[in-house]
Amino acid sequence: MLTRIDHVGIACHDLEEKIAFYEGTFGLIVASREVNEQQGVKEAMLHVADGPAGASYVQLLEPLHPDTPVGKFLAKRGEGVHHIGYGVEDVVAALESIGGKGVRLLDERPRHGSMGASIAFLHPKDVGGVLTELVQARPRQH
Ligand code: CMX
Ligand code: CO
Repeated sequence: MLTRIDHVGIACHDLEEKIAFYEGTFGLIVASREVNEQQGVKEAMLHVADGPAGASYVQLLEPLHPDTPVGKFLAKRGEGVHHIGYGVEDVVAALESIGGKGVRLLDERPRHGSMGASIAFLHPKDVGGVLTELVQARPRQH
């Protein structure tokens, strides 16, 4: 069902500062920058590598407000790994299958994610403390 690690989501206070760190330290390149009001974040995807099942990224996340998922996480735990995003071929089918196993779905239906992807989250309490995102990438443009 899972085709790759699409991205690792990292919560931070200052997006521009962390982008500069990842560029300067690891030589990563920003693939996209977006504000996602629905998710309450300003975020950037930094390209790590291409694999047979698609690309993988680091997603840097700065909250738009304190009362958002990433804002609350930062207040409680400070900066660090916030979630893992796995690639799936079909996010609707994956949600149905995973929900059927008793894992709570934070999104019953996919939402809009970075770079045109369809995304959905699973409750961290049902995944051993790991906030888990399913990512169906936008079909590649030719
Ligand atoms: N990883 C692991 N555990 C987490 C967590 C995370 N990222 N965020 C919250 N939790 C834990 C908390 O520590 C808390 O546990 P305790 O009760 O043991 O203290 C519990 O979950 C409840 O946390 P909360 O602070 O009360 O927060 P809420 O229940 O209001 O929300 C969650 C938690 C996961 C439901 C919410 O953050 C959510 O819906 N997240 C999905 C959306 C999201 O994160 N969007 C931003 C990223 C967008 C993108 O990737 O593009
Ligand atoms: Co993400």
